[in-house]
Amino acid sequence: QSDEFHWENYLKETGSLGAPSECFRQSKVPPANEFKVGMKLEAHDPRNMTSICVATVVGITGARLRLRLDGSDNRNDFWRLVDSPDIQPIGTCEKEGDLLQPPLGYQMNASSWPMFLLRTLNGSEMAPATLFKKEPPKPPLNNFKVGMKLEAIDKKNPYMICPATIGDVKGDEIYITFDGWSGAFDYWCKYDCRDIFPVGWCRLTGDVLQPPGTQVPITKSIAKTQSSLPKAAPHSMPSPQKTAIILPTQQIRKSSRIKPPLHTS
Ligand code: MLZ
Repeated sequence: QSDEFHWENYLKETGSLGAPSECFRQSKVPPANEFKVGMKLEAHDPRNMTSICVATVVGITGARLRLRLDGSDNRNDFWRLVDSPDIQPIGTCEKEGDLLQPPLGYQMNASSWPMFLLRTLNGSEMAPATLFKKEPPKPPLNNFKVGMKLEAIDKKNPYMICPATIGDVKGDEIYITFDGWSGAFDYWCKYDCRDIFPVGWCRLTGDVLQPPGTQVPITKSIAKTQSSLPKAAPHSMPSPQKTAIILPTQQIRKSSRIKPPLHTS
């Protein structure tokens, strides 16, 4: 559809380039998502990463699973890639001599946990081991450069994957800035973080890519995004986003979005 967000036009309009796929800790061909809603698996509790819990797949979105910990409420769902090291088949924990733990915020009395566990697993559909994919290797170096475009998970709204720009690079860390938003969602992360993807990821996986925000005008990069920034003092250069020429935003709006997002949160 002509009203949707299209990276091709957007990169042209903003005079920018997507970060090369080798920069990311993601498989070049996104892993197949063969999970089904209702399947059970083991997952690290995101609120208490040392404990391993039973989780149910409550949704499928691209190469990710929407997960809910059994015995927890429906307000703490989380999302994991099918090649995430945080998930594993039911039985892995026991094989390694560990015990499955109740989730943080387990609704019932702790003494009911062993029986709850038995009941929740009894007759359930357990995700077969073949559905879990191996985590891709870490790229040896941080090759991200300021100004490169990418798709990134909004950590405050983790179901959303949004168009983003590398705003800064410091050692192994990169600063993710969200296009069209004034900074409230931006964050630092390691270059090998699993929450960032090359341009085109969502199109390949069938996940939903959000359109850029409308809070701040989309700007045109004046610096070349690749290899044009001096290696010696990369941080003395203002970021291309900040020194940019303002594009005719009306035109972008028309060609890149259906309707303005709701400013609700
Ligand atoms: N409900 C929020 C979503 C913002 C998402 C921003 N992502 C970078 C809002 O509209 O403010």
